[in-house]
Amino acid sequence: MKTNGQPLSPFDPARARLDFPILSRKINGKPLVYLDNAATTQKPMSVIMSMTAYYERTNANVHRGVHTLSQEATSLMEESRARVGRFIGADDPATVIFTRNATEAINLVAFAWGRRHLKPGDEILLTELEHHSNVIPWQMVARDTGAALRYIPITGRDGFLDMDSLPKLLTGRTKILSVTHASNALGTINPVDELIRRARAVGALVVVDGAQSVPHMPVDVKKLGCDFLAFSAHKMLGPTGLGVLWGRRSLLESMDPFMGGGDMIKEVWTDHATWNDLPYKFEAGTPNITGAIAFGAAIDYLERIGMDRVRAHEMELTGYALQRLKDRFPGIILYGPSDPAKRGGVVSFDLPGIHAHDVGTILDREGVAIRAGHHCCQVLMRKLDIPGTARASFYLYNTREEVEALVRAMEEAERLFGVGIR
Ligand code: C6P
Repeated sequence: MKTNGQPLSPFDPARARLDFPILSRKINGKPLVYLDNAATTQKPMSVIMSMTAYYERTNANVHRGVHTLSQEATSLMEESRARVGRFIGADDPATVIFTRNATEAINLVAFAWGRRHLKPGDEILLTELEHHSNVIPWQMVARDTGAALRYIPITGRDGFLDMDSLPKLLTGRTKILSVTHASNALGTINPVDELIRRARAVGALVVVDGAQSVPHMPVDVKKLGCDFLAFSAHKMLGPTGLGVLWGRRSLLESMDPFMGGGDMIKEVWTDHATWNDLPYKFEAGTPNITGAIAFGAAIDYLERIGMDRVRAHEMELTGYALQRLKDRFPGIILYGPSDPAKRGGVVSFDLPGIHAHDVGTILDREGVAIRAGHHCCQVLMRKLDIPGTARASFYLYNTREEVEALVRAMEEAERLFGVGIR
């Protein structure tokens, strides 16, 4: 992969691993091989230290106090907001709303935008790849407003969207398209540029679920041209309990608050109130101050490596893993695109004869952490007619040696179950 015509300088995951204390842990007497990064990533020392330093030196509530600590906490949190904005190409920090997670960010759009704007006859367009966080809020809003749900189908195990179905599905009735940028279950990277362009052409808004893309590749809301982008800090080296909704200012301004409480109001009378400015209108109550500040440290870490290099490393590792698994386990069923350039660092598979949960349990005995099950994508699993898959998912600190450890642990699973090629 090249940026601006220049080859990328090599990135050394072995060096990066030293920044993550947890990676030196042993699990069941074996070195931890953490391959569950699509669920959540590990945290570097700089993020851990940022949280400790905040509690040791600054802890105070934000936006309320006149005292020094409160002012310091407020400026640290607001600096972090601006940093998050720059990371996704958003110039205006007021359009960066801190939520609890990607799930809450999508719920915010579904409820605050959907309840006001959707009506019977309107359509909400999703895809069969969506995580429940991008299905259930829309089901709830569809039920409340009378709007209908439609799904862009996938073409098969590769998880590509059937773009030929778009003329029938994306019409003047479509008011909003909400689509994942990268599938957490199959790894497929969706053609969001084209989807956004075609949604624009029929006047539909576009929500991009960036939970599995923002942590792994450069994502720029200006270049994408989407209307909303949702993601979670904990999937990109940051703390749990913090997510982000970025939205176009005009849309956010036209929306009512999602929740009521402190900080989201300007003035309150007994029977009504006026709303605060962005982003506070959508941040009722004391926010996750520590999380927001530590997320700034996580972004710092990622920017020092560079998202192009994170992507290049994961693509290389995913290609290596796919090849090794195919070579070593001829009967394996691999899901998602075979071309690593068309997928993220998620490898979903089925070892015939061994239930995915058993694969996960045996791998854990070998110190290898993967996820097994439906990955919160039951619509997709129904379409594929499978109960679930085993899923290994990579991040910047994973190595080829860890892919080898995965292969060895899978050989052990085959040996125990008496299946496979031997
Ligand atoms: N996927 C996984 O193991 P939260 O839980 O709000 O941080 O993220 C929700 C979410 C939304 N969209 C996509 C595409 C996701 O992958 C996730 C989280 C995890 O695949 C946990 S289920």
